[in-house]
Amino acid sequence: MSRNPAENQLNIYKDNLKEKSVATTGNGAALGTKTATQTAGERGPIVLQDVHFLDELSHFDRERIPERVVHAKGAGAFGHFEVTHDITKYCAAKMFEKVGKKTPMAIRFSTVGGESGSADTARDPRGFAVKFYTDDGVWDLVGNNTPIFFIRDPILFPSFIHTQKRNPTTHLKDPDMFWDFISLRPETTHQVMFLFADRGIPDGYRFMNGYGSHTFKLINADGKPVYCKFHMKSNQGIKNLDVDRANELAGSDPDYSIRDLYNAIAKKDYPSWSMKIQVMTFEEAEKVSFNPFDVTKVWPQGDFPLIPVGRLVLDRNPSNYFAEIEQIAFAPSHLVPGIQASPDKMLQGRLFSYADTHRHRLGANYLQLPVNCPYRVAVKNYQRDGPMNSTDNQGGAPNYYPNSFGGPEPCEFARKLQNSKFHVDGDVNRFETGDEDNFTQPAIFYRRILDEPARQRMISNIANHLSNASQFIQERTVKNFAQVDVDFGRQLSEGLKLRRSANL
Ligand code: HDE
Repeated sequence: MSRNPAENQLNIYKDNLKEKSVATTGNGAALGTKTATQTAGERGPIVLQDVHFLDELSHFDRERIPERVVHAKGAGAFGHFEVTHDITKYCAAKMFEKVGKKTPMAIRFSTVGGESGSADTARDPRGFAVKFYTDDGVWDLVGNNTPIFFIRDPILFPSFIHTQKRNPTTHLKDPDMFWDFISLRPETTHQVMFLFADRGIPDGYRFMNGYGSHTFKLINADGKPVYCKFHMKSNQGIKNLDVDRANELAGSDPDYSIRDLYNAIAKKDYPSWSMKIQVMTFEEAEKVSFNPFDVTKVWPQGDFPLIPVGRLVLDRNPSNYFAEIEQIAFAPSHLVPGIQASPDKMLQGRLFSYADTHRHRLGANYLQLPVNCPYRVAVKNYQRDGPMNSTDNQGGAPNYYPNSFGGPEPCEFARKLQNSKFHVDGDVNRFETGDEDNFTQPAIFYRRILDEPARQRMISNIANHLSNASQFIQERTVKNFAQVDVDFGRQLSEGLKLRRSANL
């Protein structure tokens, strides 16, 4: 059979069918007819008593739930995480307690700006969201395929995203909106360079790295904290698509990345990633030359080397895309004892936003859905009821705290690992961060990470996109990139002039 597993899904279903089933209504009553509505007379209007028809249409009318406001198009799969190296001196999370320990896991990969029907091969960051079903509850590491991000204060996020989406008047993507914001906020420079370089269009989801991106905090069994960054390095290696191939695929196979992941797993070619961490002590964090809580910056690996931790393997495709992938709900606030947030303002903003969007998209009890529930522990709390509550509502346990009737109590293990102290002082204020060293690391990226052909490709990709923006925005953008490297600014300016004269 030459067809691949994705194309063959329905044949596989039929081959595995043991016996034929009877069609029923939603309330389980067998149906005699599936192909005709009930009407008054042969050509007559439909009667209200055709409850099967009414149920069929009203359910259909409600089939779509709101798509994710960002990261709407995605693919996901399931597997496990296995500890390969001991990091208990840094972290007491039970998931890392011994070498060889396995924890079930789900991953959803995504593009960011496009709607759920958009092309997989767009130039865009890729989401890399991991859900670990640990012995201590669910831990989500909701990262991207880039170690950095565009902005450093979450108050800018809605505006930033609006510039990547459709102009509300024209309903079109708008290069003026995009480059206007980018050039007015030069902290975007580092990530924009990454995006327009080769890794801006990965070849599917298997051939890219994942990063937790933010700084997190790990706490060991003595309650001692360190700061940490998470890296997931692809064991398939890195592969990117060139611009022409990506454009062609956007037309011929817009679901290229979903198909690639599904077929690889169905053919038992299981993709895997190696998890590594970088660690920074609190004392080092006081002294480093950059703000270690600024997500527009990397931690240099020469100073903070990668420490191996474990392996993530994907070996099961979803059997129900809607239930398992469309409804999977990641949140940076889903943390477990031993892993905590750092003061990174962007991470702090995200601690609120994700659970909030899930309550809107999936409902107040989104954590009860099978793919989201921490099924390896019993949830014991004082929350009750709510729309679509499908649990036993915690039996007869008291629904208030404190109580004298054996309701769940806080525990010492979690107290030690969740309440690690850190000192803060200063005025409550709105601190502008737009000028915090926007060019040092981009200059390193330009001069040391990219080689000459990669620099040329990046400049050409930027020029192609930027040439569609108004000229004053082009000029401001060139000025910013010239601050990374004078030569970069000069070449970009020349590239834009060439494109302008070609259009005249
Ligand atoms: Fe997200 N982001 N984000 N983001 N993000 C969402 O949550 C948000 C940020 C990322 O496969 C939303 O469930 C804010 C950084 C991924 O389901 C929403 C800020 C990083 C996914 C949201 C950020 C990410 C999302 C939309 C700035 C990488 C897809 C639907 C403070 C480190 C997860 C949803 C999946 C999704 C908010 C910035 C990664 C609206 C407010 C930085 C991989 O809640």
